[in-house]
Amino acid sequence: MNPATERDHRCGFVTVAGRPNVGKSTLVNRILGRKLSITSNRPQTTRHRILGIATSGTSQIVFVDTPGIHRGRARALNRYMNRVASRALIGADLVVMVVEASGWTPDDDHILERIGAEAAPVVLALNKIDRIKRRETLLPMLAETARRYEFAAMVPVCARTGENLDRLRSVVEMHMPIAPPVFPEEQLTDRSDAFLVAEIVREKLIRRLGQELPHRLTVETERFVEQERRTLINVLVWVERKQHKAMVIGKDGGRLRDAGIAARRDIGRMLGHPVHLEIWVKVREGWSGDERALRGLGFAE
Ligand SMILES: Nc1nc2c(ncn2[C@@H]2O[C@H](COP(=O)(O)OP(=O)(O)OP(=O)(O)O)[C@@H](O)[C@H]2O)c(=O)[nH]1
Ligand SMILES: [Mg+2]
Repeated sequence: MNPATERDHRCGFVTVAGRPNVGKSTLVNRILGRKLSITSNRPQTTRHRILGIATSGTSQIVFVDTPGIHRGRARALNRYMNRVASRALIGADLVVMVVEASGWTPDDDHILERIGAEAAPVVLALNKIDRIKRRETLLPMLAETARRYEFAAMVPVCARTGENLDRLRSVVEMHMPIAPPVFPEEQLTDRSDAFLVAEIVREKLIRRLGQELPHRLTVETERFVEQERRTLINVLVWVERKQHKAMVIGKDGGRLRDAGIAARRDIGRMLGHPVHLEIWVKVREGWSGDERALRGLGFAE
């Protein structure tokens, strides 16, 4: 870095928070220009805090993708996810709160209250504007939203197509403190390949299953061995009941096979070489309601 850029270089942590399913992970992936966090049309897809590091010549912005904050506190897994999201707000240089442009909800109020309790400025991203048929309705909507909180900025975006994300990124960058980079230039995340592999397998399964089951399964990479020409990977899918296992596997093994093929393709692309992927489905009763079982399955903060 030459002395001029060194003096102006910006670096900071940006926590991306909001309700489940509003498009936080899609937005982080789009800004990074790489698929890092898994996404689906099921709420509560993201379960962990995942750093996505966007480095340019003049800045390093560390986006922190978080689980959607929700009210279902019944199970240990839900409590874990809400805890992860809340803790990610602490110490952030900026929070990007993501909402759906189609309308503000009481849950958004609840989340804004939590976010507002921390000291960081809040930028509001109104996402999914592609679903707004009449764009002229956005202006009154922005005016109404501005009354809710003193947002540092409000930016309508479409994470799916990337519309206006340049604007969001530059607004975010403006709010980053002057500081040197904290991560090496080529580092994209804090997560291991083994973690990302388990997430990819979970995404492929979630996208092929009904409403409830995605919340009842978790995926763990059991073996990750890099060889000269390919990587050998064994993955365990944990479900809570025997019937769940049958549903994950599908008729004649079809569902698991399909998910495996899709996962292998994505993993191969991510690692840049072919992989041998084996997926086993196992039952661990009540894992999602049991703090100890969760810790054993890698749900550690
Ligand atoms: N139409 C439209 N859909 C979008 C947009 N952004 C995200 N989505 C879709 O919204 C759904 C949820 O996206 P995610 O990125 O998984 O949402 P999330 O907020 O990370 O959800 P959780 O991890 O469950 O909290 C997916 O089906 C996305 O394809 C957008 O700009 N427009
Ligand atoms: Mg997500």
